[in-house]
Amino acid sequence: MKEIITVTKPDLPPLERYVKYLEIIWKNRWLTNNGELVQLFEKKLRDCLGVKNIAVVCNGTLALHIALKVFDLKGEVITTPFTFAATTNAIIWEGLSPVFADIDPETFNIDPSDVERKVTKDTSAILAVHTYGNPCYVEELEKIAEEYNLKLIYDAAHAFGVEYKNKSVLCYGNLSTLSFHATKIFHTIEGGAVVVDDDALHEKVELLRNHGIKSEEETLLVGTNAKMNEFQAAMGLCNLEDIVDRIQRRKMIYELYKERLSEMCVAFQKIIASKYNYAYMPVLFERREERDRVYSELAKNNIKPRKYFYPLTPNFDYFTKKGEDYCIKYNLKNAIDVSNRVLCLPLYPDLNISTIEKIIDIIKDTVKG
Ligand code: T4K
Repeated sequence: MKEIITVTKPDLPPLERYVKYLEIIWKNRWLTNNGELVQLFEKKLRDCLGVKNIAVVCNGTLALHIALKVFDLKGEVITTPFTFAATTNAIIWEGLSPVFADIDPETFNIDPSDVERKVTKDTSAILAVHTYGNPCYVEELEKIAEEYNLKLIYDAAHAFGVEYKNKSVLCYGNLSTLSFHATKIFHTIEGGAVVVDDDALHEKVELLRNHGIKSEEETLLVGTNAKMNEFQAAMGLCNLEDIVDRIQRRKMIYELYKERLSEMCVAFQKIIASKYNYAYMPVLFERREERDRVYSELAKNNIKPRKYFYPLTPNFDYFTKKGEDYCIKYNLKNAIDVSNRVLCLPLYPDLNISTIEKIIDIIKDTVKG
């Protein structure tokens, strides 16, 4: 069977490294519920990311649910339409109403001035996404949150290891969530985390991820089961060992694409990080038809880039079947435009140079032709 080059491929550590951790699990016969490896993993993550508190969970979606729950939010949450389903779904699942603000056409992140326009008396929070790992305009968002007394939550699913003004991007806003899904630059197979500076909120997050159970005889609040297990933590501990090298390799590939494609009429995301993680390789083509032609030509060659994020979440069936066009209602001009023209090219550390060259050649031939 011919190999398919996909947008990403999960990193896997040397098998012996994982087996060493499995031996610990077998010895302990402790599989989940805040085991030794989960605790060790949290400690290492705190050091590696430079954050005060971190609570790991079983996936990035539940991290979002907990983030929305911990503040007892009501009413409307202003968010980006240019994201994975999880961001919007978590808002709706928590009984809140998403209100969409447009994105900035250069950074692809939520536009603070549109956020401010969308604030109403019912707004309780902003849920912004550091899209592809690129930090939002955090200072502007913070000003708006302060002025209108809103919680500021970041979906930092893509932003592992990213810094803004030489500080972890996870330290901005009231709370940040991470995803450690297999397709992410750092993963625990499935997994995620909640990062919150405030100690009391961190304690509440820890309760929420385990049914509100404080001790055998005390259950303090309505929580859920969002616990990470020992096998996930073992994968995280293994992958942490190589993360710096892997990001370095990603950087090299990202820069090669960028250098070679810059000769053409394409645009790239404006990165405002002081330290970036090269999580994705989004390329903005001049027109939608061009993007779609490149996608088809690559597919013919067994190469599968992804149109992250097309369609926009307000174009999902459960919105459109209400008979109202949410993209028009919220005037999401830039988000529509970027979503129609963007393509994320394959990017993972062991993607070989000849494949990258082939991808670049196909793109050049297609755009020229
Ligand atoms: N917030 C944001 C902004 C997010 O982007 C995400 C997740 C979340 C929140 C929620 O976090 P989690 O609950 O997922 O932790 C993938 C990921 O499943 C998803 O985690 C991610 N965002 C999203 C952007 O991408 P799909 O539907 O594109 O996945 P899939 O199965 O098509 O995989 C993409 C490619 O990866 C495939 O073409 C092949 C390759 N692949 C995938 C898997 C799972 C492999 O080679 N091996 C594998 O094991 O969502």
